[in-house]
Amino acid sequence: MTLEALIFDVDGTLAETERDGHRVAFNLAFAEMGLDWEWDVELYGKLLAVPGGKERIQHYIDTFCPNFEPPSPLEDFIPLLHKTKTKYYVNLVEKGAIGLRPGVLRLLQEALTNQMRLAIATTTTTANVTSLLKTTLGEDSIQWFEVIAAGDIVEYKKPHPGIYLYALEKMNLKPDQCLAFEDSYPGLQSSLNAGLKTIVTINEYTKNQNFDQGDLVLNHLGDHNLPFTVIKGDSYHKTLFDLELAKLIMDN
Ligand code: XBP
Ligand code: MG
Repeated sequence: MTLEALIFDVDGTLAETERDGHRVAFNLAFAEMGLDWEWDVELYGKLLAVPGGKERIQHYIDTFCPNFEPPSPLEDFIPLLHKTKTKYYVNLVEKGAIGLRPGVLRLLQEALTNQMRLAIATTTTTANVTSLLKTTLGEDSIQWFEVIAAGDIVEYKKPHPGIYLYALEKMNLKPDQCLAFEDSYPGLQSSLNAGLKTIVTINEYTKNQNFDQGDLVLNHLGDHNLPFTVIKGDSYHKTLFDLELAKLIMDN
């Protein structure tokens, strides 16, 4: 089948959002809500095993604060805490705290120039996605993506394939017409379980995870004068990820 669309994960893939973005926002929300919780870089790396901010908070309470007495029922308190965190995250993004990873802008521009369809499949909230796109790519960039499949739009988050299946359905495409881009093990499991070939760009938090099933595993997408490093797979002697390499991966 012909490659029709690129489907991107957001956090860790389009941008390094976790350590200096989401983690900081969680801690600011904890402070605003009068909680003495502090997620340092190391603990947050462990908590990232649980996709989804609300699910991550619940996991933290269950694991580290079994005697926590919330000011309101947890089913109300966690969404409120997460909404506060999202407010801080959007503020951080809009202040320019988060930049795109190498090669992301270049690949998106090449896709647009070549009428390659684009979509997003992410665990984070739509507000977080749109603020990141607008701030890093400009107001119009939202329209570059036919589908922004995000957060609670599906019942089950990654590693469940639901978010990718939702994007495929909305685009009326089959898995073998699309290529996914991910950064984490849960994300890779999600895209693979949806039947998608997947390019993985690792980062500090995910570099030791198991990407044996990735079709090509890189340190980043590469750029002119910034060649990528291949961790696993065949890059066909290329030093940056472009549509030609995407099609070679799809055909083999
Ligand atoms: C990564 C996630 C998200 C973020 C936090 O999403 O698991 O939960 O860590 O965002 P992606 P929220 O699929 O883009 O890698 O607090 O909005 O969930
Ligand atoms: Mg990710």
